[in-house]
Amino acid sequence: RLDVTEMFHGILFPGHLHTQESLQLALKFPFQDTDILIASYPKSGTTWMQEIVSLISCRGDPHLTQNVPNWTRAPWLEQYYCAAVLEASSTTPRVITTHLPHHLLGPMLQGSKAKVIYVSRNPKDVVVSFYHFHKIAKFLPEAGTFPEFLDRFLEGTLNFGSWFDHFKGWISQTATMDNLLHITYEEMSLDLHGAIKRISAFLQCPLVEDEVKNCVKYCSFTSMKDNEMVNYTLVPDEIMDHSKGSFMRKGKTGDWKNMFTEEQNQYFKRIFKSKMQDCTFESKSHR
Ligand code: PPS
Repeated sequence: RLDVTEMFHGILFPGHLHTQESLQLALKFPFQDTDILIASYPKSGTTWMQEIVSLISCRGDPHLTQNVPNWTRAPWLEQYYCAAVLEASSTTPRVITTHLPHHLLGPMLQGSKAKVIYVSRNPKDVVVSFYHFHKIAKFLPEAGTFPEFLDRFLEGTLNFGSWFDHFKGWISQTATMDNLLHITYEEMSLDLHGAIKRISAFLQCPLVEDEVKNCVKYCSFTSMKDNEMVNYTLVPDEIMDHSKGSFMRKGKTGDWKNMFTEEQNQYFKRIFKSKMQDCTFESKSHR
């Protein structure tokens, strides 16, 4: 295991990609009005959204998504290589990704016209996906048993911090930020075609029907699972143990039902209810 972490504002980040300097720089990032920012808690559909946004900006043409890795065409703002990638790229709009919570990134977004897409997913599916990912990702701590992992998720002590803080922070902005689109993994699973149209309208990049169809085709789970520019098989074994599973694992909603016991479900529901008391977001898909 690499298992080196950076503690930043009380949140742990994997140390192979994050440094104190890169994290500090992210908080001072001068957004341009043309930027597109994809924000998400890990395992919520980040990679899927990177693919969708890339495909929309290419009007459904897969040349870019099949030749440039997702971390180069939509780098994570807080990771150390981001500045160099952005400097080397001349494409507009820039697509940038972040797992940072809103309370850290908010100040630099204030007054900016950059378009922000916040992707969220049922937290029970997030924790299951994250648990399996911990087994592959050598840059994350040992997963331990699932009950232990679930406790750490609910306490907010895993890498990238609390799902609840992350979700509530970004969601709290939906009422006031008109350049923020919230979309769920569940919505994309249910109606990918409709979701792509909604995202392209938000990005002011309307597509004709054939272009939408091509986007749907190339960002389907099976296409992405076979695309080495996005399925993480290019990452060396020292960083990801590919014998332990694949990044493109199942791509389904409701997989938590195969992992949670009834007691764990009740326990989760209790904590969810108390932590979400102050949140106005109402969605069956996240319960
Ligand atoms: S990360 O590490 O934060 O970037 O992970 P993230 O991309 O947010 O989430 C990974 C999960 O998203 C699933 N995925 C998809 N599902 C459906 N369709 C498509 N096209 C797709 N692409 C990625 C991926 O399989 C992970 O979920 P699980 O449940 O583990 O399969």
